[in-house]
Amino acid sequence: MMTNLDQNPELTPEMMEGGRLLFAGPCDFVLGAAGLEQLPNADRTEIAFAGRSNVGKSSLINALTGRNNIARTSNTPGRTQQLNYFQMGEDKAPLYMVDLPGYGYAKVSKTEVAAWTQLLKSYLQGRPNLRRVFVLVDSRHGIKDNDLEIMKMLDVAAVSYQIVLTKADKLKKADRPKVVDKVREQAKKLIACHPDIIQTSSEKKIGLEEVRSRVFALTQL
Ligand SMILES: Nc1nc2c(ncn2[C@@H]2O[C@H](COP(=O)(O)OP(=O)(O)O)[C@@H](O)[C@H]2O)c(=O)[nH]1
Ligand SMILES: [Mg+2]
Repeated sequence: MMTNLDQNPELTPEMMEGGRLLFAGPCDFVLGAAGLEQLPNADRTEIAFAGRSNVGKSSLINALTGRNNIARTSNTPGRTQQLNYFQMGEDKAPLYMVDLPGYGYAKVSKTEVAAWTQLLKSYLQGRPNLRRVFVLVDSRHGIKDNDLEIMKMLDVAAVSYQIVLTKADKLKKADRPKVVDKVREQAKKLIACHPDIIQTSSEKKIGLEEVRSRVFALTQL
């Protein structure tokens, strides 16, 4: 059987164990920030999850943390346009995990899109402790125009990001590596994009340990 270790040899057993422990520990909702003035102090490592609405972001956060409703809680109407902060890692490797509002939802007005873009831009440009943004992309659809917009925004802000493909179970097994290869090729042109593409399925629990390990590794820098 092919493991994540085979795919990305620099993933060490220590990273995997650290990731497992980090995500098995507490993960508490801290606050939903609607503006930069509401962000908590930038006193610890921060990582964020971004993606088109319906990409599977809530499902992935729930699967990573082994909880059924942590991200759903943060998705109650009225909180959707907020940056939702979760506190993890306790004293050893304190971490903020941020659930960014989904983009590309058809029913949102232009004014709301503009407000969201402005909030995200200022967050990305002004958050010194933001170590990486995990940009979720649906395995079936690949990188869309609005994903590219975010990625280019991250390139400009010089914020490291990594593409996480979601819903791998919706593809035939034989097609999964092809999608990864295609996205990896596209990623080469994106300056701040991490070269490793992580393919996941929240439903079938694929790739979760790799995401956890990557997040843990960022707390160790
Ligand atoms: N088959 C499959 N469906 C998924 C997976 N992840 C999410 N979904 C489905 O995709 C839809 C959107 O998921 P959700 O997590 O709410 O997306 P969000 O809008 O990005 O937070 C829901 O119907 C989920 O059940 C997955 O790994 N596999
Ligand atoms: Mg959601």
